[in-house]
Amino acid sequence: SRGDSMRKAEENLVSMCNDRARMLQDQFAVSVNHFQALAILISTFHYEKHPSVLDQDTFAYYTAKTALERPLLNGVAYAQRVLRSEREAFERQQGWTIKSFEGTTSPEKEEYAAVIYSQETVSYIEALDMMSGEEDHENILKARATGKAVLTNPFRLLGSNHLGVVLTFAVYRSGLPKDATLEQRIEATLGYLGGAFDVESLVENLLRQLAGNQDIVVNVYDVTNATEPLIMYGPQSTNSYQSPSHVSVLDFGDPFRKHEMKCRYWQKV
Ligand code: WA2
Repeated sequence: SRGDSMRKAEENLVSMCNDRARMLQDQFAVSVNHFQALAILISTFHYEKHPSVLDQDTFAYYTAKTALERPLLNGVAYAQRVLRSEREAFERQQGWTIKSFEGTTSPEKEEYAAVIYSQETVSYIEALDMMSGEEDHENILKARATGKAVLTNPFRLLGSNHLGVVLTFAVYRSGLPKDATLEQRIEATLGYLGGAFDVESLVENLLRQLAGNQDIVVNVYDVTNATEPLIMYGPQSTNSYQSPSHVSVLDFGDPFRKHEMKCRYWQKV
């Protein structure tokens, strides 16, 4: 009967949405885990060896070889915290000047987050002061204040101009106590590991592989502010006809944010 097929369609929507949410969440978690291990790589080979035994070529090689371990990250990079007083010596040592997001030499600032190592896929952020980008800036302050891997709002990434989010994780001087104060955390901050989730292309890729993909519309939202959901993936505007939708929970591991997936059929069932 008509009622039966409606019920079947709804059950099918729920299971397709839950499957997609779980798959996305798993790939996200895997990517974040491997990303966090890169912070240990930086500490071990860049900071605990004197002089550092890490360089751009080695970082690019290692991150390219392990790229498949971070399926949803299209690139990772490391930005060093540079204070105003250290800038001149830093630039002399690197052989380049710190640039702002506009691509020109950065004006004088209290501090910088200058990219010294980058995966080749995001090489365009090399030498950039990541504190000159609004979303990156905010994320850097949050990452170092909390010691957690934190996500930005969805925004258009540099390079691709695709909708995505940036993941940031602070690297501290060794010996920072677990219950460190905000001042201690800031003082102990050496730099920031960052990763770009190109949600627009990588999530598309993931969903394309699944059966039934033609039949449903999938949106992902950042719903941290419940009254103002931010679109992270999927079509901006939904069709005039609003078919029933299903919302599946998504946990991307950032304790300060909430995300969800919303699915519906393209056509009335
Ligand atoms: N990485 C790649 N593309 C981006 C981006 C980013 N941030 N921001 C805008 N487009 C190196 O927090 C330090 C990575 C930022 C880390």
